Amino acid sequence: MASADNAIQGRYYVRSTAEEHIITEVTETCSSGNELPTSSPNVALNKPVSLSSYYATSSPGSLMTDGSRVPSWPCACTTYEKYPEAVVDLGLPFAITAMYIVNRGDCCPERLHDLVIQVGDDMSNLKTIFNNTGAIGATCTVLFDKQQQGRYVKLYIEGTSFLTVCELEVYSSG
Ligand SMILES: [Ca+2]
Repeated sequence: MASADNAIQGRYYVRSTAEEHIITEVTETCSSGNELPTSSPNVALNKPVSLSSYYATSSPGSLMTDGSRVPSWPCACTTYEKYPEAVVDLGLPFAITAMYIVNRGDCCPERLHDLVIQVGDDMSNLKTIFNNTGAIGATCTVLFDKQQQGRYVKLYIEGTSFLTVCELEVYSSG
């Protein structure tokens, strides 16, 4: 009996620890080999994107949500600056389940590194849901264990760089 009780206690302990982790700090990283949802829509498609600075008129934020995954210039691009950022306004709050990021592949993919993603309904109170230390690679699939609610999706580099993103897709369960 004693050992059975211990086994139950052990399971509960692990489960509650995992739940606490999900609630208090959900910071996913790029996950390879995982499939994007096929039944849910890309709610970022054609939504407005503001950049903290603009490298050129030929590389506006809109190239990040134009539906093209082509990984070559021109893509949405900021100037070289500290904490460059891009903010997508989804128009209304969505329950976000996954994201897909396409990096530039024709040049300098290493620039997209130490990427942080935050979401929320209030730009002054966003929550960090993704934090990938180091380079993100050619593409990055992010699957959230717990749905993340938000109208605004903000990407920024934790450092000084260009922020170049060829496409950002945001999937919602509704
Ligand atoms: Ca694009």
